[in-house]
Amino acid sequence: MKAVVVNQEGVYPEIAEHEMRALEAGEALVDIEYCGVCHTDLHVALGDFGKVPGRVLGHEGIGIVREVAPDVTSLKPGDRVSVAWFFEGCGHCEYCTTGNETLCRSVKNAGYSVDGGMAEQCIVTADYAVKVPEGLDPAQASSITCAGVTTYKAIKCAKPTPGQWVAIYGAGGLGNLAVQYAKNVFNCHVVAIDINQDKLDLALESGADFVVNGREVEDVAGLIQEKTGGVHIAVVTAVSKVAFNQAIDSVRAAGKVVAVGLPSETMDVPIVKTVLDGIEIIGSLVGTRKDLEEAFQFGAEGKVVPVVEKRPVEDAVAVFDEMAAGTIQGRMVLDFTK
Ligand code: 8ID
Ligand code: ZN
Repeated sequence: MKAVVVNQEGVYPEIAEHEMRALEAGEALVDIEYCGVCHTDLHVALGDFGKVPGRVLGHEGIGIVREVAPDVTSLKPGDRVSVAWFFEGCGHCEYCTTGNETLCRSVKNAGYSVDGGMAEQCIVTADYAVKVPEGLDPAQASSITCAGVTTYKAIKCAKPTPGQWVAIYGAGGLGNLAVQYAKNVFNCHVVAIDINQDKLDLALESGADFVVNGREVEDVAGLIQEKTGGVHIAVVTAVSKVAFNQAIDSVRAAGKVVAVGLPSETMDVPIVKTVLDGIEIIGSLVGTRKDLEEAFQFGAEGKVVPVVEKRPVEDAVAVFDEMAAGTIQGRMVLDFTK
């Protein structure tokens, strides 16, 4: 079957023929319809988290169950399911049993430690594949499978109350959905920050109250402090330490900075401000199966509408080039239906 894999050098994606193994107990075989390209796929393909040559990429997969192993009761052929970064946990450790399953130390991640959804077919662990609700377009569902659930969970874990200010740093694939969840689900005011005006125009269309272009404004945090009194929550999806540092400076006292983006850098945390202003810095990793179910449901209700463009699988490497160049608006979704 056709698949998008990490090349043999472990430094970039390529389209290749990939052999599908046999189903084992507890598993289901899924015919993939769509798979979005997340910036994390680019990090994996580049070897940013360690080289994984030959790995099938993709953790925004959506498809229809073709076959289940004899012992599987949670899925049946015909169900529409997702292939997410959180592919499987051990099910019995302190993280799995306390609502923190994405932090399981034996976790499997689709498109990184196990083969993912950027292929004509994918094998999933049936009990961990979240069903897509009726009424949610499958290409849009693909984008919620990572970008949506990640930003929904990032905002949720900062416990916003209606009317608070949320800053979204980075208005790309994740950021555009973050704006919509913050605005339409959590009823917050939203400022979006990016260094590309096309991303900011889309953020305004998606409901941001105002936007800041980091390339044009010298003191980004100062402007946000002036206009909002300091945001209550800053979610950072930008792939740059500059944005993380600006985020810390843009929150008010008792503010929360939620780190989501994964640049291979360190952030500068001013100790005095952190202590005197009681600032919290939280790392947030995708979402649990329950978070994904909730994130999907808000999509099905039309509160959040992912901005997606379908692309033929043959374009896969070009899509990674465009992501590296920062020219994508919303999400590019590979179409495996043709
Ligand atoms: O669970 C997680 N924590 C998780 C889940 C999914 C993705 C984390 N991620 C990570 C990805 O691995 C990546 O590092 O979040 C980051 C963003 O993923 P994405 O939204 O899929 O990437 P994108 O579409 O390329 O958007 C990135 C945006 O950041 C902007 C870019 O212009 C782009 O719109 N940006 C950059 I690069 N530097 C900026 C800056 N200094 C900036 N925006 C504001 N200020
Ligand atoms: Zn992702």
